[in-house]
Amino acid sequence: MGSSRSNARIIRFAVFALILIGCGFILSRGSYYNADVNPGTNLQAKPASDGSIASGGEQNAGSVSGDSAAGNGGNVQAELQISNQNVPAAAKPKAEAGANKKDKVKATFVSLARNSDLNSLLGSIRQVEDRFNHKFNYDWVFLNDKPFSDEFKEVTSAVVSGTTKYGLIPEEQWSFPPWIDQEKAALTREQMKEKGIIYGDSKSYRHMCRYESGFFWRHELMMDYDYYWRVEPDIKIYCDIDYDVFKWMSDNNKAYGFTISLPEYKETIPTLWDVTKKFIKENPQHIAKNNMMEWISTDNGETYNGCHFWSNFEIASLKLWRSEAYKAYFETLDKNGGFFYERWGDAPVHSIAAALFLQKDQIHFFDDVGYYHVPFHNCPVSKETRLKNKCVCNPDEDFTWKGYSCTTKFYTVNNLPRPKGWENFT
Ligand SMILES: Nc1nc2c(ncn2[C@@H]2O[C@H](COP(=O)(O)OP(=O)(O)O)[C@@H](O)[C@H]2O)c(=O)[nH]1
Ligand SMILES: [Mg+2]
Repeated sequence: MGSSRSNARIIRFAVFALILIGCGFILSRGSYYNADVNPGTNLQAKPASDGSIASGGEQNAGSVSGDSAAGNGGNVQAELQISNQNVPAAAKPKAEAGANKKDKVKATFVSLARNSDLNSLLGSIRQVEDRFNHKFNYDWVFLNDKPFSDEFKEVTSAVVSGTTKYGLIPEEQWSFPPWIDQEKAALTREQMKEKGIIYGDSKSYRHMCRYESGFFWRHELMMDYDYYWRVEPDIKIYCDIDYDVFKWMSDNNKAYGFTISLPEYKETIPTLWDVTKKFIKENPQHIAKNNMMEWISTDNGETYNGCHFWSNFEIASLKLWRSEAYKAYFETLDKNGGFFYERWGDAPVHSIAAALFLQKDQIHFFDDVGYYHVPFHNCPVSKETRLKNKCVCNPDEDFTWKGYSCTTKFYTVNNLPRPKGWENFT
């Protein structure tokens, strides 16, 4: 009896030990396996030898960084497939979206940039990510008139929490259209240089302004989206943004959002308003009923006061630019040649269009973001807003309520309540 009981104990112990050893084996295999296929570490550290992009191949009108694994909910099979393809860092699958994915709207950040803008742009991206996008993981489209370098793709995609996409601008959208008289355009550049007008003698700046006015929203890579946020190099975001600004725009029927507005340098747009007035006369069907003409003209459209939204920051609907009204307006401006014979900026062009083609309550002033692009600051003057959103800026430097700002007028024409104490920051 005694020995059969101890035998039974030995057998029970042996079975238990076997189970324990089995569990240990499974667990150790499991962790080894996970480490090996972890896309976050594996892919990031492994740039492609040929620099090609997983899903888009060559950079033509647009190449997309492959994100199929993350898009499919990160299933291991898909992740394995990607790691087997030796994809470049630019194509790495991204972190899980912080926000509920089904609540997200079709939106992206967009930056027009040169390879040489990399370091200045990285600072901007980091701030946008830290203050907003790490919670929402929206995509980021980069556009360039030259192919992006592998370094540009690798470094930017390491900082952006959403999918990164890199597009080449078709040459005909970044060159002189055939109807432009080269001699006349060259003469303008020379005269503007003599007058000391900023970027007055620059060809590339003019291509940039024309591109931002008439083409970025037509780029193949932008076709996946309804809203965008434009980000330039060397900007600052001063406050936390805890809500989804794109969804907010969509839910509130907003089509154009800005942070800073001011009058344009008149010498760069001597005939822009004449051409616009002719367009209005010939296309009355395109002008919105409850428009914001009052903001851009003090004499009911006779003259332009120069007020424009500073377009280096824009959160806006792509449908605005894709509308028949805007396409017709851009076509008229482009045929006129003022992007080259003068130096029309995309800021007044976008602003005039938004003021004329939208209902005025579709335009929104982001008073809570906190923004800087040399040399102007937007810093919420309301202490409550600054504390709530953890802003790091000096309200004394805020441009919103200063004499030269057009945002005061924006409040007036829209009958908006001004923040408490605004008069202390004029
Ligand atoms: N690809 C490309 N981007 C440009 C060029 N010139 C300007 N940009 C971009 O266009 C935007 C406006 O240019 P920026 O130099 O910031 O002009 P500013 O803000 O008016 O002084 C920025 O996002 C630049 O990176 C260019 O020649 N090529
Ligand atoms: Mg800039």
